[in-house]
Amino acid sequence: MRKEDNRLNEVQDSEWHSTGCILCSINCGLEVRVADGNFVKIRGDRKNPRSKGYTCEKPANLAHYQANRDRLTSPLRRRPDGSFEAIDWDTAIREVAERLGAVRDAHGGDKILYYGGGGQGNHLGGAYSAATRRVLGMRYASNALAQEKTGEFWVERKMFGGRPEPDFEHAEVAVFVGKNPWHSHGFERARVTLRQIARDEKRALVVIDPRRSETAELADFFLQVRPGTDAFCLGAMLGVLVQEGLINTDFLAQYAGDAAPLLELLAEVPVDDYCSRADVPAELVRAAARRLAQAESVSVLEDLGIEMAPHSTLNSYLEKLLYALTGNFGRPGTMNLGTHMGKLSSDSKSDRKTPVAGRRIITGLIACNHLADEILTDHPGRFRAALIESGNPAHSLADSARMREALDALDCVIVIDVAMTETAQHADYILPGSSQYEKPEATFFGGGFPDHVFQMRHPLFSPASGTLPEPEIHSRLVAALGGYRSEELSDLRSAADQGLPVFGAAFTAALESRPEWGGIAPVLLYETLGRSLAEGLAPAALFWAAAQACAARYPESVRRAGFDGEGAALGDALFEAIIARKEGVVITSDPYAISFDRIGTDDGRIQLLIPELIDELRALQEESTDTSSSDYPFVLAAGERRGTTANTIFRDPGWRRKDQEGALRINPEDAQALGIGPGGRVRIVSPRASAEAVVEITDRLRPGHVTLPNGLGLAYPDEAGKRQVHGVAPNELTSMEDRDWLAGTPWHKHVRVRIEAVEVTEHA
Ligand SMILES: Nc1nc2c(c(=O)[nH]1)N[C@H]1C(S)=C(S)[C@@H](COP(=O)(O)OP(=O)(O)OC[C@H]3O[C@@H](n4cnc5c(=O)[nH]c(N)nc54)[C@H](O)[C@@H]3O)O[C@H]1N2
Ligand SMILES: Nc1nc2c(c(=O)[nH]1)N[C@H]1C(S)=C(S)[C@@H](COP(=O)(O)OP(=O)(O)OC[C@H]3O[C@@H](n4cnc5c(=O)[nH]c(N)nc54)[C@H](O)[C@@H]3O)O[C@H]1N2
Ligand code: SF4
Ligand SMILES: [Mo]
Repeated sequence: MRKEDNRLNEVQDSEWHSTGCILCSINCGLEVRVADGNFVKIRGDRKNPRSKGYTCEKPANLAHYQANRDRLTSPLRRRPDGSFEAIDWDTAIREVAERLGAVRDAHGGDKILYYGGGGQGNHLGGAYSAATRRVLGMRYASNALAQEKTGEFWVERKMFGGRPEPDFEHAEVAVFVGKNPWHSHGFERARVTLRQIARDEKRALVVIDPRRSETAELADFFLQVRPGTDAFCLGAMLGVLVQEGLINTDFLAQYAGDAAPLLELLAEVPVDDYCSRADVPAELVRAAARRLAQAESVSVLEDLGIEMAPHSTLNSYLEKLLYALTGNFGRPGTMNLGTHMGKLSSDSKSDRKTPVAGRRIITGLIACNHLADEILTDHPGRFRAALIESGNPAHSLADSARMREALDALDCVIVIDVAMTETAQHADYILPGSSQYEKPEATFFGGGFPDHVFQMRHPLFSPASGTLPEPEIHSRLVAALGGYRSEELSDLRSAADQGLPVFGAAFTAALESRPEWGGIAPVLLYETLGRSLAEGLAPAALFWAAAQACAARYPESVRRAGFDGEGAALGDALFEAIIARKEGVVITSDPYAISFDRIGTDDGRIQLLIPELIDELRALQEESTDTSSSDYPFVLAAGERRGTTANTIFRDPGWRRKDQEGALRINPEDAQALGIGPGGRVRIVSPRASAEAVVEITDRLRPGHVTLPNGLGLAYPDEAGKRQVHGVAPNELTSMEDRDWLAGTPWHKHVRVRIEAVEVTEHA
């Protein structure tokens, strides 16, 4: 049902409510007015301590998320003929528990894969799912991080035993490697800070990108590399630092481990040769490296441009060496180790392997590009079922055709989502979640340094009819699977009614006497403490445990943020503030130098040497960068962030006023050679599949490089209910095999394709 069309004419709720944006990991604070179950006005929230009123252009469209024709309004069960039938919640919970329980009994709970757990604005479902996973004995998980950040996580763990974050606001030099913050953000108030750096003669912006991105446009040093050659460009910069004596030896002597073999290798880097292989002027590379070395402070941010391209994990290593070797750590404007509320990258120390192929599992996540191999086999360890929550792997992972095949090969697929996604189409049961504005939600993406801001969003609307918040879904599943019986919780419920201190003591005692409850603690909190919170806030119960953990781990940081109390009382105070301060709250505050204490490596020193990557670094010398092949002469970056993309959070294409179909961007020379004009249509042919797209001709791209936006190619129902696909789904074109050897991260930014003219021009 579409209600938004006449909404603006309706009587408006006169109040502004504080909430937050769910479209990227920064989660800017928003103030909104609502009426009739949807947004009528949206603006930045000045009271949010992190975003301070800032937003980009995208949240103005949030009504398209809250109400659209793809929203689910009832649990659905697949019929034998493949269509779906609506069923009631009791039936759905009972049958899902039976089906997953049957897989566990026949094959073991470790044969049920968990995928997802949250997107850009919601991590509560994933946190509560821990209980469901535990009762089912599930052991393996994956999500979108395992196709972008796992290589970086692995490097950070080795080097710092933590995840250093940039401080661009105070940085003299800002460096972006394969990152376009103008559109994709990745740090707070990105456009404001980028403009400030660009305007200030004493500061400098360094951008490494094959495309003259909106960020590159502002750069003082723009290294327009040949796609996929960043290891050479970064290697050359590091070569300059070492060869010109620009590394910070005092800093390294004090804080870092032995780096001799690395430094010897970098001393030998043929800088001019590497620059020519990356096709960047050697003088510009030298100038950029010197500027970085002279600066009082440098912050660096990498992203998909190097993570989803050849040498992915090595690139992350070299990127981190840029700031580590120059001692840009533990001071204002440099890289720092902050606090965290949740456990986004849990399981970080154990090096488990995948059950079928024995591949590396990083931070508890199986690489997305390895998933199909762990399903499409007759190996006894293969996955037999999947529980997929708030993720759309049939669209967002490499080789969609093979992902669909893998989903269909499973005995049972359960999807928890708000919308009828490409993945839900392959489910046996679909459980409809309430939207992110119909329940309490939050993310555990870090909230900044030195002040860490956390925001719990309060529900703005009551759950759409037929939907349930994920914490309720998980609680019902856990109960149906025998994890707890409601009668057993009466003592904890009455303790909760007597206030947090009483509850805390009772809860701790309960877990001590019933250790098996530890694994399902999230739903127990929900059923007890949660039920004592204000109407609609039960899911917030988990933040009590998170606040306790945060206060126990960082008591001084929490006190510096203005909270008082000892032990559990400090955690209680933090929890109360998280609930009360709807606009977001500073939960920890730190001095910069604390970063040194937080280095989590075995000996507490920064480890510059990663033996696993040294060989790959050395082998660059021999590598040929001429990968042009006559069959597929173009490199396609499949999934560019634009002002008109937001992953697949908006399914309704109506939110997009420009670039409706998601154009293939192409350089004028290439367009001319193909004989296509603006608005012409082309066929993009990869070794895997082909697709048709409209072109946008732009000199921002190098010849031979083409780009497609991310998040397009979704099937959305038209007025008559018939699904129409808008734009190209990038992963129809990608292959599972194009991936990093170490982390398995995909080369989405480096897809070999051929371009053929279909309709040469519409208007020349
Ligand atoms: N508007 C918008 N913002 C978003 C999102 C969105 O969908 N839309 N999604 C969010 C998510 S989930 C993420 S992970 C981030 C991603 O944020 P980014 O990584 O910044 O986004 P991309 O545009 O995918 O890639 C960044 C840059 O990499 C460049 N690139 C391509 N190939 C290469 C290469 O070989 N070398 C180098 N050095 N660069 C290369 C591209 O030209 C591009 O400018 O964005 C977040 N923010
Ligand atoms: N070729 C190519 N592929 C890519 C990329 C690329 O650059 N190129 N980028 C990759 C990156 S970095 C990322 S992060 C992924 C993103 O891809 P995914 O991880 O699949 O995630 P999203 O598109 O963010 O959407 C997550 C899902 O959450 C659902 N959802 C929204 N709100 C709720 C809720 O409250 N509850 C529940 N249960 N579900 C909800 C949405 O309907 C959607 O189905 O795509 C990746 N895929
Ligand atoms: S920067 Fe990200 S969180 Fe902030 S308004 Fe834009 S999309 Fe939303
Ligand atoms: Mo992402």
